[in-house]
Amino acid sequence: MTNQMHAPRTPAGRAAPKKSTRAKAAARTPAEVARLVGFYRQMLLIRRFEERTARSYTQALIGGYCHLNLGEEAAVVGLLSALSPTDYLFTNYREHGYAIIRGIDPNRVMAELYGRTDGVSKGWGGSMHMFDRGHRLLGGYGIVGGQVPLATGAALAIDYRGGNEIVMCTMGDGTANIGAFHESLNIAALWKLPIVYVIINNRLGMGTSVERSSAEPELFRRATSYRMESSRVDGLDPIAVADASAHAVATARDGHPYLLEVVSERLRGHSVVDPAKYRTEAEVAQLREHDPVVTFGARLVREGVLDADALAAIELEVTARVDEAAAFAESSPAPDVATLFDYNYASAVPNDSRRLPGEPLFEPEPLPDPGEAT
Ligand SMILES: Cc1ncc(C[n+]2csc(CCOP(=O)(O)OP(=O)(O)O)c2C)c(N)n1
Ligand SMILES: [Mg+2]
Repeated sequence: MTNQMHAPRTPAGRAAPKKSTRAKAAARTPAEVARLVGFYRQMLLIRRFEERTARSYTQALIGGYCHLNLGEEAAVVGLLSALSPTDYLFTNYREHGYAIIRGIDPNRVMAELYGRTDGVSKGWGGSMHMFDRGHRLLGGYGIVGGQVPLATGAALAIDYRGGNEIVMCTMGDGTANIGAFHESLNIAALWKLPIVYVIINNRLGMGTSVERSSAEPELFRRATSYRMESSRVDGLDPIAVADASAHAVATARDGHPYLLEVVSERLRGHSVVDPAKYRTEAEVAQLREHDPVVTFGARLVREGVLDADALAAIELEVTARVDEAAAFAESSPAPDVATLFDYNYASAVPNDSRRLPGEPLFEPEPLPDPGEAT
């Protein structure tokens, strides 16, 4: 068991910046360059998609709860880069970026946010409940920690069937204090389940800091109680996250669960309607300085991977993609109210919206005639 940090830390828990030069870029293979540019394009896609989501919300085109991945782009992109298409992903309500990077068409993700029939969950799930079996995204959960035991069960199913897939289950720092988190890690370690638990430590659960809510604020250390391997990585650096994720996924595929803590940032409030008044201006300015999308773009330019023109071309391409998604969502029809109960259960149930809670789903079978009894 190695419970370790992946990189030297500054007092704030961030990796110390590494020296980088253009010579480094010259040594990179075309495949490496393509990978880095791909990371940047994906991070920018999440960024522009989420900014558009916030705008559409204020225009009342999106309703309900809505939580954004702004600030967590490097974490999402790095983590998912290590998954194969047959692996499973469970996450929480902050999942738009995960859905897109998992390969779901951004048009369908935006249509879901708009509550339209072409949405990932046919418009009935909304921001917090995207689900797509084809892409093996098994939710999107609004209950804090709700996904953790379910993901553990999925890993048990894989193990039971003898499959080679793994499960990745992401959650927030606040979720590491939920009872089901501990129960799940315990059973996963005991039964050697193929699962990677990921804590996206954005240092806030709504408005409460990790230090105020967790007796052990270095959350990756929780794994020690379960003799599970774990580590902590800088979530603003997509390459560091990708490397850590690759190690965690390989460990899980080898039959050993893993806990990865990704130290990240939440650039805005908890949800789109939270003005985040609990943060000082100085704190917000510092967050902007470490903005992962801006700093990664600048790093690629500094290292000669991209020039300013290429950066601008990616910006145009991504903006057009997001515009397309918003136009698609707006033109998609709203669901028919008569279909409201169609997707509540996996088994067939009568689509009867007039049934009251507690009333039987089906007419009971008539009792046998006592006269026929022998
Ligand atoms: C069981 C439960 N308790 C409380 C809530 C309300 N709630 C929603 S998000 C949240 C904070 C979770 O913080 P964290 O796990 O750090 O995730 P983040 O929002 O930072 O991604 C809380 C308390 C809930 N949805 N479910
Ligand atoms: Mg949090």
